[in-house]
Amino acid sequence: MIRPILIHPDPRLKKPCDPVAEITAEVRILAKDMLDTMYDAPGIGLAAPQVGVMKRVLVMDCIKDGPPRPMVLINPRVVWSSEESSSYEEGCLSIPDQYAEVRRPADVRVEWVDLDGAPQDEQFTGLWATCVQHEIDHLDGKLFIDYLGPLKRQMITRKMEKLKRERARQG
Ligand code: K2U
Ligand code: ZN
Repeated sequence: MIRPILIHPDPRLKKPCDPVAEITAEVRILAKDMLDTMYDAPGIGLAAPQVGVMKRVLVMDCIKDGPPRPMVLINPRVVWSSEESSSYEEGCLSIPDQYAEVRRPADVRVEWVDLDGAPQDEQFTGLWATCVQHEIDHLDGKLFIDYLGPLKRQMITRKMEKLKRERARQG
């Protein structure tokens, strides 16, 4: 089921999320709904707080052409980051139509638990590395605009407040 995506500013996008204690049917439904919502947006990543669920769950599929590779990461954590960094013109489904360059470690090693409760670990590079760091930031209540200067961040926040007022008027 496609769920509505929260738009910045929203307190739920700034709160750190709670670890998943047990992989219940509810968590499985959440993961499925997050993938449905991500593909519909369309996007290549989505974190649970973006649909208002304060749990450490993220989904991503950064495959452009070729068979999709939907991934569900539960309680993910970065266990190693490369010295080398890379920059990417990032966007965010919670901050529509705003893009800015963000520098992050080029390669990261991430550990998580999958939907079967099996521990996983993988080293990501390229767009996958950018995406997984962007999503884990969401779980810590951090947005890509937090890496920008105060003026640019404030300008984007003002634009989002205007967008939310317009959407509220349209009903
Ligand atoms: O978390 C989100 O809001 C989804 C993000 C994930 C993302 C942001 C920046 C860089 C990589 C991933 C995007 O809005 S998904 C849209 C998108 C599509 C292709 C490339 C970059 C972003
Ligand atoms: Zn985002």
